[in-house]
Amino acid sequence: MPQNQSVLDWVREIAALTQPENIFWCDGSERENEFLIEESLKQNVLIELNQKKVPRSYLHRSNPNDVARVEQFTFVCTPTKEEAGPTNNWSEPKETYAKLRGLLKGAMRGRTLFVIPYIMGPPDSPLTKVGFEITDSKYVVLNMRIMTRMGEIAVKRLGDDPNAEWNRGVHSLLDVNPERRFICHFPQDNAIISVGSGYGGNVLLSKKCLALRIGSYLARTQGWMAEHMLILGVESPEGKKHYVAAAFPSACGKTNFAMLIPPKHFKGWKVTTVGDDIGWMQIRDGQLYAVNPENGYFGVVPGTSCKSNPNAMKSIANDTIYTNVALTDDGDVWWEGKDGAPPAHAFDWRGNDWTPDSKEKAAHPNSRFTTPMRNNPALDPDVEKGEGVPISAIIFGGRRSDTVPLVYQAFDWNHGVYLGATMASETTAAAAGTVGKVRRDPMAMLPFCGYNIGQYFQHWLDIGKRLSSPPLIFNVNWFRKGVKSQFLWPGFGENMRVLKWIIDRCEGTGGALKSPIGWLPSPHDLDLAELDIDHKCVAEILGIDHEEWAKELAEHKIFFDSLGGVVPKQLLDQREQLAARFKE
Ligand code: GTP
Ligand code: SPV
Ligand code: MN
Repeated sequence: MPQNQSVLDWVREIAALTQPENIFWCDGSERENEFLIEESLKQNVLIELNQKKVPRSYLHRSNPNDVARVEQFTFVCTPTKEEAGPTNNWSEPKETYAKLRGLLKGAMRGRTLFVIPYIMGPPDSPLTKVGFEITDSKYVVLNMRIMTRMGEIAVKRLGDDPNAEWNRGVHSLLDVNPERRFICHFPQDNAIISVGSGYGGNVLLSKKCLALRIGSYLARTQGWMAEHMLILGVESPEGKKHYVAAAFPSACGKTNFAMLIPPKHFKGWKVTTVGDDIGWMQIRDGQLYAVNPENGYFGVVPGTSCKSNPNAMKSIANDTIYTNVALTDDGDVWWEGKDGAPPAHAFDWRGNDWTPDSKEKAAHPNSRFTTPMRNNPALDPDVEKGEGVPISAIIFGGRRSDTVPLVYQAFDWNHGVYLGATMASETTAAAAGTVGKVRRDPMAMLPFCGYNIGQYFQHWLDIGKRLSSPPLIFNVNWFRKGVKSQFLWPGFGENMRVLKWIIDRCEGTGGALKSPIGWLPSPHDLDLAELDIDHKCVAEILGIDHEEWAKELAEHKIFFDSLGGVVPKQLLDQREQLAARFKE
């Protein structure tokens, strides 16, 4: 139990409001974890799996009405609407507190109130933040123990200064009713209140809520960056190492890219994972350094196999919580895209009978694994380094079936910021709502920027001014499709070929052609040896179609206009320059 009076007062206040049966201070110990797993099994919060097949791993089935983030019920509650900006749902702080207090009144009667102390970031990093999450969900406690550094470490770091900076997170399941589901952020108070959901991104308050929404707000005022980015290391056979950070929207390939295994042709090359979802970056000696604030992976299950992502398969072989996957008759887990033939019978993610003839999917498209990063065989040795790893390149990328080539490089930092600001992607099952609709998702932060997006763009431009050796900026698209709607690029491990070109560009050795949209590799600038791919296909994925780009440019304008005058002039100028280059 912490000695810090501000924490004790807050817990007392929330307990008086929610009236739990008892209060449980989590210490993150092995013993506590075993006890909570036992209780969860008794209460059907977890389902026991075959411990020979998946040791110390469990299945959780969420309420079918609660399987993804809910962007329409996510709010940024700044004093004025302008501070939240044109891309966030805004709600007035005082009124919102009052509404939430109403919902939380007596909400934990007959339940246990858990207090989870945790830190985000390596223990000795200046960027590291302390958070406390109150929750009435054991599933949240078990997941937070994997996803964060939890327990004593946070209590110690906070110390007893009542004015120390720490995040207050309150979560209650209430009755898991979509009509009473709100994820509210109060950046000025460093506080989060989430009610009515039990799903990861809505309730593991360390992740999207603190590390991105509140994080991005703090980052702007404190001069650093909180981004929806994976961080990976790539080492050449000669031992030269670079780190890159990449922002792809939800379910667009971050975990896969972060765990990439180079194909045979790239013998001696090694890719290591620093982080798979969130990057916090600070400036040191004119360069960007990144840390992964998390301690585990909350990753997309469907499509994960020994072929697509062997490192993920090894990571989730034990000590993993599976959410909304299928359960086989022998107590194993199954999902669409797993290696081998589908089982003749299984229970789908809802617990209903399932056979290969069923119309429904066995695993929910947004089913997830929660696994400690220590399980990853490709974990980077510097993942705990407090100062972070130096970033040579930043990559933006989305899911675009047309228009956007496999890879290209921005001319400079500001042009790179423009690429990020105008990126778009097809929506996925990671958020409730339509899947497959192209939407602008600047820097993959549309759902996660905790303040005005115009100021966020300006923050990127300002950071650039402070960098004497800025990372090079690239854009990638693994998802371009051909006339038969097939992916033109094999993706996954083969993305090493693109990564290699990016590293070559950082080293100053890679060739490129100047195009209106940026530096483009010609087919012979990419190492495509031993890759079974049609030459026509390569030309197609690297190509720029002027008609498609005329439409794209118009979309950029529509997007900027829709933001109602908050876009910095430098970015409006970038658009003019892009349009002019097409006319040259
Ligand atoms: P979040 O956890 O939601 O932030 O997702 P993410 O960005 O980490 O995406 P992830 O790596 O989990 O991939 C999401 C889906 O895209 C999975 O079904 C993958 O199999 C698929 N995917 C990942 N990389 C590639 C690729 O290079 N090509 C193709 N075609 N699909 C890919
Ligand atoms: C995402 O949607 O970007 C995720 C999953 O990483 S969640 O934690 O649910 O937001
Ligand atoms: Mn994510």
